[in-house]
Parts: sequence; structure tokens; C-alpha cells
Amino acid sequence: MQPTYLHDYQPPAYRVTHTELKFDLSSSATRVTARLHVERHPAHQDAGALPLVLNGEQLTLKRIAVDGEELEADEYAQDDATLTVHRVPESFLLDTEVEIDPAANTALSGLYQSSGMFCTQCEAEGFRRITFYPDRPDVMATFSTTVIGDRATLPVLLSNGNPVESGELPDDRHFVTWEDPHPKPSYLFALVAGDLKKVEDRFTTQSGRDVTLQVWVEEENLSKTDHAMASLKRAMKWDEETYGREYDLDLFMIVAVNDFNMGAMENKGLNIFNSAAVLTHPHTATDAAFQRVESIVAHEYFHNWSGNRVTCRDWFQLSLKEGFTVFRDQSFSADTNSAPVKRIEDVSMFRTAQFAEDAGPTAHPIRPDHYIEIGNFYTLTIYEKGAEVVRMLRNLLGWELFRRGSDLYFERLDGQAATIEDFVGCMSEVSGLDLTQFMHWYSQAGTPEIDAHGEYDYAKSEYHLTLRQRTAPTPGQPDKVALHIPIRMGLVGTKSGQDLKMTVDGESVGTDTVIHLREYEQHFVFTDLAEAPVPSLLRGFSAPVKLRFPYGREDLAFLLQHDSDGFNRWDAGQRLAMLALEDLIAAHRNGVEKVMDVRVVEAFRTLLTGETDDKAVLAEMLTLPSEAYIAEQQPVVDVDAIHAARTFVKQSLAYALRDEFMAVYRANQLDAPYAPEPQQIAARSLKNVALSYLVAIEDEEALSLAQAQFDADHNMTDVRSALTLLTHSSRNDLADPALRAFGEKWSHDPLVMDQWFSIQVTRPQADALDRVKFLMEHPKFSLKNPNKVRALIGAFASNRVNFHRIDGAGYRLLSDVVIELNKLNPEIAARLVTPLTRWQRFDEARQELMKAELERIRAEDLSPNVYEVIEKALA
Ligand code: B3K
Ligand code: ZN
Repeated sequence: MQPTYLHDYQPPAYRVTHTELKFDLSSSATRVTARLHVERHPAHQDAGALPLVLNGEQLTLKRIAVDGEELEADEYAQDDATLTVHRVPESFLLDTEVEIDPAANTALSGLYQSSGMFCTQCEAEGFRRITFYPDRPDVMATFSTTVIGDRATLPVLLSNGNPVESGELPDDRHFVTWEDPHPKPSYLFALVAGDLKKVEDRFTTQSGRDVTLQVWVEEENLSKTDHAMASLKRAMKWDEETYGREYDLDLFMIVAVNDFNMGAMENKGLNIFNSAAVLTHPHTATDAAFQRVESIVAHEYFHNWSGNRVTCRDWFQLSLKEGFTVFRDQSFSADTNSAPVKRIEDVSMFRTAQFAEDAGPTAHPIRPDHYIEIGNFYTLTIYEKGAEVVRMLRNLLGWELFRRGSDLYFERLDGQAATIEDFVGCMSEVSGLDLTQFMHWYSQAGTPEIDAHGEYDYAKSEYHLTLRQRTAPTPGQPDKVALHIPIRMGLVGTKSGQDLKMTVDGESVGTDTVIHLREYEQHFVFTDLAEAPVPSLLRGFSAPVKLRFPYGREDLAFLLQHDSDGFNRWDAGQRLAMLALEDLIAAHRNGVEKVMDVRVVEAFRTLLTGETDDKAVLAEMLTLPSEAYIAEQQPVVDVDAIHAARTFVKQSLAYALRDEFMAVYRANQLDAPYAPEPQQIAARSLKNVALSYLVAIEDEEALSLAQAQFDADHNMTDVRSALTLLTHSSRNDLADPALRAFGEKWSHDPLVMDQWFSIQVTRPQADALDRVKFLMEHPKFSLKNPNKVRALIGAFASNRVNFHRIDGAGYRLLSDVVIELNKLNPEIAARLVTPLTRWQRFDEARQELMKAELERIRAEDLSPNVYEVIEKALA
């Protein structure tokens, strides 16, 4: 399996200006007729004769003609991935007809069937499973698509753009023709056909155009569409007000499908969503799910400009659309909900999962330079680190210049396939900033680590700060350059508890400033300080780096109280908890008695009893670092010691502060009808965090509060929280009846059943693995449905103590599933195997067990997706 390299990029030999498609739908024999209007690409005008090479996989060719002339067998050649026409004119019409088998498509890439409906997923390279085509993003054409299907079973026939014609056909069939006037790459093509119902609304754009909005779902889900529709309208308005971006068709459609590899897909005018990313109801979806739906609806909508109007030249530029669009959706969610909590949640996830990716064998730059299977590069690095880099650009330029750069980018590159240089170039052009060094963020993999040291010189009233950066080698990149790292910071006076005015090189820089680390080592001197400070560094997580500073516990307790930056207040609490956890991990390993750090108890007491105007942030502050995050900080991960230490901290806090937690729980009970609005969400999360501490000590009163909360059945957030606490306790006598009742009540609802599966297999008790095996036989489980695989197998792999069982049974279970899925759905299989690829992080015994499972997978006949991941993991 040969890699594709960025440096091999060539413009296509031929481009397609217009694409006419006709689909005659049938489960196992769909006919796709295509007429492509093809012309020689100007870049190859003088190149002499060039064959036409089209992509095509799993297609049965029935007919091929150039300008109406059928081709003889020797005029073209076909292999399992391409079709080559040896001689073609400068400009011509290519007609093909192929047969495909949607019912057999378990990979869910191309045209497939889900719950009886037909739908497509073409990004990145799925269109080639639909028809022969130059399936690359720099070929952009207008599309005209006719969909033919049974009137009774497929009453709704959708594609991109606007419907222009429809009618009856013989044999109880009917058709609809769609036209999309905006040139687009094939990966944005979409088709949906099924027995769907819609809810409809309208949006008037800033220039006064009327847009029809539709959300299409199965009939039983009609009551679960309000939030998605409201989110869509908010996103449309936000993008007009914030980025000046207006929608450009008369119709915008969202369709919910049950079988989908990712969250959603931004196809032009016809977004296709995993039902989990669109359907919500107070009784079936948690607050987190409501927020996720809002952000994914916004993300896909924002792609209409950052992705569709301006698309990617090639797939190495994927972060051009994904990093920018994630940054846009993060900003939207921050504006719509609690901005500090959004940042804390995003950074928390980032520092756990993206840092782990950067430190593992599949580490890659935001712009990789080669891949075997592009489907493996829809990663946290491309998406989230890409967004962090755009955020740094926004901060370097300031909002106004950044917006000007964004305007220039959309204007200059509209209708084109662009590169990361085009984007950064616009930012540099409007600001006059030299971003040459900054560009290394795109090409260098790995997480920069910064070691910071500071000293206060009492005699001179100066603070000296030294910063050193280093990025550890990553596969294929042994040597690393120094990056341009913007570090937002303040100096908090130890006497006043206030941010001090800072002076650098004789210039006053205010109380909150950005210092720029560009060398491997740099020294900063702050003069004329009124008092000794504690530094508050990397405020707001101003760069995606690990920053170490030898804070004492008093310093951290001080920052937790006084830092003016909410994010760093939270981070100080996390660092303080980490110091305590590290001691306890060591104690556990050495068999020494565990002693709780009273400073953590006192910090929590202050948080629980103090005044707060932001309950959502308080809930975050009361949340201990996750086991996965703690593991990231350890040189060798000891899953059992981490679990024991974290449980000990949680229980110690609960014993010491039982009444305080109880008071917070009781003070945050809500009577109002459920609404997914920030204040209610904040109260619920605070209440449920408090309850989680109380249940951690299996306090009888707390258990009955959890039981009562479950029985009250007020909303899914509270019900799920209570059910999780009961299930994760040792009290099977309470957990089992609750699980049974829940499972029976919701057996008809796949999205709720996903939650039911996850809750059970994430319990810390030793029977988790047996439960996975048992639940894999459950009638509602299916390996063919990616949501079910994530809910059961993916969730189990996040259950650290049980997945990493020392007998290796957790690893074996995962690899068995990966082997099975490699045949059914390679994209999902390659993602699922990730936890095994992190074997280097564990003790020797576990390393051997994990590697043995990877070897066992390697011995199979592997898809390119799984092959690429396994080879990297075992390299
Ligand atoms: N662009 C799609 C992701 C497609 C992944 C294909 N394997 C969703 C998104 O990022 O909006
Ligand atoms: Zn995206």
C-alpha cells in the first residue's frame, strides 16, 4: 500500500465543469448514469496527449462513451481503483453507466442503506464508489442530479441545491431533479431517499433573501427536531453578524440517519447528520447532547463558507477547512453559552486526547506530508490543534484584523480550492505580520513543552522569567525547530492579590500581556514591580503547549483564589489536585498509607461555601482531573494506582465536606420545566457533581437522593447522572433494577439505548468486561451500527481499570472486534484500535499483551485504514 505525498501534488490533467447524474435506486442494483463535461486543465495545455484517469471502486461498468461514441475495449483500461481512457479530445462529454450495490455497503462510504433509506457519505473519497470521476477536491463542477425511486417506499428524493423538476414514472416510480449552481468538489455531493418527514422553518438573510430550512427525520423523531432547527437559525445569524457570511441557496436541508461513521457531513445544501448529532428531547438527551447538537449543526453550517465556497486544494490541506471551522464553532458556542466553561471543556479534552495523539505512534502535523488512507486523518490534531492555531492567529492579529483577513480570504478564494498558505497569507497581508516562523505550527508534529522558571529580585523589584521550549521527536521528525509561541500572562501580587502593572524594556504593558517565545530559550525581565508576584502563565491556554512551572501548593491555592483569568483559576485548581494525586499514586505503588492533602480539602471548602456568579465554572472547578488526563502526566501509566488515588481523593473530599456537598446539591434542585439554557445547565451540572462526591462514599442518604432523582424522571441529564452513579457504585441491589427499568422503558429508542450500553460498560467494578460480552449479544446491539460500536466497545476501551486488566482480556476483546470490523467498516475499525496503539505508555507486562494483540491484527488481510495504523503502532 503506497503512501500519497504532499510534494507530489499536480493539478489535475482534466477538469469537469458540469456533472449530470441519474440514479435509478434499488437495494442491490442501483444504476448510476453520469455525463461529465470535461476539458483539459489550463496548467496542462501544452503537455501533448494525456490520458483521462478517473477514480472508481466497486463499480460494475455497463457503458462508456466519449462525445456519444461508445468506446471499444482497447480504448480504455480498468483496474480495481481507476478507469483510464487512453485518448480524449481537449474538451468532450464523457458518458458512463455503472451498477452499484448499496445494500452490501457496510463501510458506509459512498451510497449505502440505513434503516431502509438510501444515503451517501462522500468525504473524503467515497464518490468514487458511486461513479467514475476525478474524485479530488480541486475538481469543482456544477451538478444536476436526477433521483428515481419507488414512490411508496422512497417518497422523498433529495440531493444538493434546488429541486427543479419532478414527476411520475411507470412501475410506481417517481423522480426529482436537483440543480446545484455552485461549483463543488465531488466530496460535497449528497443524495438521500427514503420515507422521511420534515419540519420546516424560514430564515431571512441579512440582504433580505428568504431561505427555507428543513430537518428531515423518520416520523417517530419529529418531536426531536426543535433544538437543531433553533440552533441552525442561531448559527446562520451568528455567521452573518460575526463573519459577514450569508447563506447562498434558497433551501437548506438537514437529514438524520442512524448509521453514520462520524457526527455529520456538510454536503452543499443537504447536510447529512448522524441521528445522535441532531435529535434531542428533554427526556432522551442530556444537556451535553443538546450542546453537542448545537455545536455540530453550527459547525456543518459554517462549512458552507469555510469548506464549501472555499474548499481544499488537496487532502493535506484538510485543516484549512476543519481547523478554521472548529474555531468558528467554538467561538459560536462560547458566545451562546458560558464562554469560560466552553474553553475549559475544550482544553480539558484537548490536553487529554490530542496530547496523547501527539505523543503516540500516529503523531502527525496539522498538515501531514503523506498518508496511506486519508480517512485516518480526521483527527484531533487536524481538527482541534488546527483550531488552536487559528485561535493563536486571531489573538496575534486581534479580532478586527483577523476579520479583515478572513474577509480577504473568502473574497479572494471564493469558488476555489485553496491551501493553508492562502489562508495564512491573507492574515499576514492584512496585518503586515511576518508569519514565516508561525507556519512551522502546520508542519511540525508533537506538543511543545515549555519549562518556565521565575525569580523575584527584592532589591531591584524585578521579576526574571526564563522560558525554554522543546518538542520531543515524533515518528519521521527527529529534529524540531523552535516555534513562535504566544504566552498570555499576568503577575499576581502576593500581598494585594491583584494583577500587577508590568513594565518590560522600559515600556508599560498593562496587567495582562502576551510575551512571544521564539527561541529555544528566552529571558524576560519585568521591572518596577510593586510587590513580589506569582506568575499566571498561558492564560486562556494561549498556545497548545505543555507548560511546567515549579509552583508550590500555596502558590496554586493563591492563584485558585486570586487569578483574574477564570481559565487559569480553574487550571490552578487542577494543578493543585494533580500534586496531591501524584503523591497518592506514589503512596499506592509503594504500599504506603494514603494521606489526603488538607490544602486541597480547604480549597474545595472555599469553593463550596463561597459566593459564585458562575455555577458552571464552579462545577468544572469541583471536577477532578480525569483518569485519562492523570495518565497523560505519568512517565509510565499505572492504571490501578491512578484509579486508587483518584478514588481516594474523591472519597476524602466527600467525607470531609459531606455537608457542604449536600448543601450545594439541595440548593441547585430545579422545579422549572427543562430548558437547555445556560443557567439551568449550570445548576444541573453543579448539583450532579456534588451528588457524585456523595455517592462516592456510598452514603445512604446520597444513594437515596440518587434513587429519587432517577425515579423523578424529570429530564435525561438528571436521570442519566443518577443511573450512572448507581451503576458505578458497588450497590448492584440499587443499580440492577434501575438499569432494567431504564432498558425496558427505552428499548425502542436507539440513542437512549446507546447511553444504556455505555453506562454499564464504564463501571469500575470487575464485571465490566463480562457485561460487554453479554451486551454484545443484546438484540439492540449491532456491529454494523457505528453508534452502537462506540457506545459499547469504544466506551469500554475508555474504562481504564477494566480495559487494561492485567490478564489482557480487555485487549483481546478489542482486537477481536477490530478484526471483525476491518472487514465490515474499515474507517471505524481503524479508529477503534487507537487505545492499543498507545502501548509504549504502559508497564512491560501490558506492553507485551498489547503488542501481541496488534500482531494478531497485523496477521489479518487488512484494509488500508487498519494497515496504516497498525504499521505505525508496531514500527
Ligand atoms: N467533514 C466531515 C468529516 C468527514 C469525515 C470523512 N471520513 C464532517 C465535519 O468535519 O464537519
Ligand atoms: Zn468539519
